[in-house]
Amino acid sequence: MIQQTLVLIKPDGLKKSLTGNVLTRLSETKLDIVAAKIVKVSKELAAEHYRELKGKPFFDDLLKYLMGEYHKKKVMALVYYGEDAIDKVRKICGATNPEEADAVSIRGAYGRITTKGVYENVIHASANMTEAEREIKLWFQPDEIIEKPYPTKTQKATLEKRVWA
Ligand code: IDP
Ligand code: MG
Repeated sequence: MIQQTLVLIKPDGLKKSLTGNVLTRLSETKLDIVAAKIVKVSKELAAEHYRELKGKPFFDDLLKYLMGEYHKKKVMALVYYGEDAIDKVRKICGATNPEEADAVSIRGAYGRITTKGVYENVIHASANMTEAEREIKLWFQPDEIIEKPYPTKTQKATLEKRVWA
C-alpha cells in the first residue's frame, strides 16, 4: 500500500551531526522524500505532537528534548512517501528504547538514555496511518509537500505574510 510517514530527526541527531547518516540509512528504503524543512519547535507543537503521552512522568522532559532545550538544536522534519512507507521507516529506526533497539537500527546505533530517564533516540517516525495523517498535517502545510497526501481546499486569506524584499 502506498503510504506517507512523518520523520523527525530530533535535536540530539542534529547535535551529533547525524543528519547525513540518518538520511543515508533511510535511503535504504528507496522511498521518496516529498517534504523537508528545519523547524524551531514551540512548546505547543511539541505538546500536540506527543499529546498521547501527556501524564507520563517523562512528559515535561520529552517536550524540552523535542524543543531542543537540551541540545540547543532544531528538528529536521521530512515526509517519506511510497510502498509500505510506515513500516519500512519504523523498522530502520528500531525500538523506542535505544538500549533494546537492534544495534544496527538508527536508535540502537545512535540513541542513549539520559540520566533524567529520557530516551534520546535520534529519530521519530509515525507508527500507523492514523498517526501519520495527524502528524503530517501538524508539521506541514499542503504547499510544503510535493505529493499532496490528503484532500486540500483553498481559503481566502487576508493575513500579512513575509515575502522576499
Ligand atoms: P516511538 O517514538 O517509538 O513511537 P512513543 O511511545 O510514541 O515511541 O514515545 C515517544 C517518545 O517518547 C520516544 O521516542 C522517546 O523519545 C520517549 N519515550 C517513550 N517512552 C519513554 C520512556 O519510558 N522513558 C523515557 N522516554 C520515553
Ligand atoms: Mg510514537
